Amino acid sequence: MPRIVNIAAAQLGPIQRRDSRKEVIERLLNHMYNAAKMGCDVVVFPELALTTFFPRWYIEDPEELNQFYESEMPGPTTQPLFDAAKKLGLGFYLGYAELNKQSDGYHRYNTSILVGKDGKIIGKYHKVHLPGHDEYEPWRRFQHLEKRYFEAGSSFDVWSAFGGIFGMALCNDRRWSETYRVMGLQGVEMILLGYNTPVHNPPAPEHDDLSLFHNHLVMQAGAYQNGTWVVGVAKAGNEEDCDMIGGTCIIAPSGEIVAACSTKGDELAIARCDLDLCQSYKSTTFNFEKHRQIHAYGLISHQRGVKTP
Ligand code: CDT
Repeated sequence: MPRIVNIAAAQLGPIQRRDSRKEVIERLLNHMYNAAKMGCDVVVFPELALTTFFPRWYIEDPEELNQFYESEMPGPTTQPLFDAAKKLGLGFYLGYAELNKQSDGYHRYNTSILVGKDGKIIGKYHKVHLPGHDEYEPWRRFQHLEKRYFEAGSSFDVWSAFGGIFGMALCNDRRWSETYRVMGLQGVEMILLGYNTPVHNPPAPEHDDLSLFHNHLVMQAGAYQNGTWVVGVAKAGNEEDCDMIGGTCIIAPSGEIVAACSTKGDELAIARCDLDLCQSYKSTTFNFEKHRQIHAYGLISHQRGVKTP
C-alpha cells in the first residue's frame, strides 16, 4: 500500500496591520474548507500566518508589540481552526508569534505547530535561524527585527504523523543545509515550512532579482539531498508597502516541483504525495549509513564562523 498524503500548500496574500485576527482566521478557514473538498489530509499555512510581518517595524511599546503574539494556542480566536480540523478530519501546520509564560518569565518565539486530524497538537517548533538585527537601523527601507522580537529555538525535531515522519522549519531555516540534514538524520519524509520573504533585501539589494530563484534553489536542494518532500508556503504580495515573494510549492524527494501557486494572493497548491518516493533516494545516493563521512564533518557543529588558513 503506498503511503499517500494529500497536501494543500495554503499560500496567503498580504495581511495588513488593520486586518483583525478574526478576518485572518476566516481566510484560513476558507482554505481549510476548500482543501477538505479536494480530499486533502494536511493544510500548510505560512510563517506568522495570523498577523502582518511585524518585525519590519521597530516597536518600543511592549503592549503594542504583544498584540502580535498568541499567549495561548488554541486561544479564543484560533479555536475555530482546531474545531475545523476535527470536523473536516484535516491536519494543519500553522506559523505564529508565541508569547510563552514560564517560571523564569516571558519567552517569545517564532513558532509553528503541527495539528492532527483530531484537532490536537502533535508537535511544536521554535525557529532556529532568526535573520536580521536586534537594534533599530535607520538606513533600512524597512526593519527586520526578528533577532529582537524572538529567542532562537534549540532543535529540529521530527514527529510520526499522517503515516510518515514529519518535520517543521520556518522561513530563513530553509536557506541552511543543516536544517534539512538534522531532520534527514531522523528519517524525515516531509518538511513543512512557512515563510515571509521581502523581495528587497536591504543589506544586499543585488540579490533582489534572484529572490524567487534562491527560494526554490534551497528547498529543492534540501529535498533531494535528504530524500524528503518539502512544502514551502509563502505569505506573499504587498503587505504594508513591502513586496513579498510568492513561490509557494510542493517539492518531491527528486527535487522536482510538483505543484505551485501562480499568484501572490490566497491560493492553494495541491499534490498527492507518496511518502515511499523518499526511499529510492534514502537507500541509494543518500544512504547516510553507507556513504556519509562523519570523520570529515567535525567543523560543521563545532565552529560557527569562517577561519581562513
Ligand atoms: N522571515 C524570514 O526569515 N525572512 C528572511 C528574510 C531575509 S532576507 C534574505 C528569509 O530568509 O526569507
